[in-house]
Amino acid sequence: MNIFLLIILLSFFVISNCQYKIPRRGLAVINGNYNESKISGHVMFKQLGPFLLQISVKIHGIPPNLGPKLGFHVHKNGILNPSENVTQRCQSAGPHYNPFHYLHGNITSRCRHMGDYGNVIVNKNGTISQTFTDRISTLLGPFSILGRTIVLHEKEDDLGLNPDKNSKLNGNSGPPIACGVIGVWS
Ligand SMILES: [Cu+2]
Ligand SMILES: [Zn+2]
Repeated sequence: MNIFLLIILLSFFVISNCQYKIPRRGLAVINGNYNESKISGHVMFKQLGPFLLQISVKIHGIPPNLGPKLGFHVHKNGILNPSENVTQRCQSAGPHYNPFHYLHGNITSRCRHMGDYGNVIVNKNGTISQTFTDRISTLLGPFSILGRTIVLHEKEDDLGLNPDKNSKLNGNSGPPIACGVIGVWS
């Protein structure tokens, strides 16, 4: 092979590799309340590769009577009216983000909504501090979750394992207690 052709091919490889090394990031500022408790925090999204999204959750103010597992999903819409109360505001995010019309599941399920992250764990001090990765949801391409809403729920997600209809729809995780729209960070 011509050495110049080889160099050109190699440099294309390096350039296209470099593009994946520039992380695309999203950030959702989380706000909510439950009875008297004010819930706040943020969720950071970092695209580590074409099919690898890192999600870092830091939320505090979860009242002690909730948890330790709480349902956590990306919902379809990203328009929240700040003048509404948390339940109504976060409910305007609509159903779980599900562009391929699957049934509800866990983050590890073969069939699941794209927005299904299962449950997050509340620590004894009422905080959620957790980092995990997902190979289905993405910040890239036509099915990006940017501009949609991440929602924390009052109850544990049953992960679609119960026989009732709602289990396959939303995991029976109850009303939202906090949420935030996922914006472009960089
Ligand atoms: Cu949800
Ligand atoms: Zn779901």
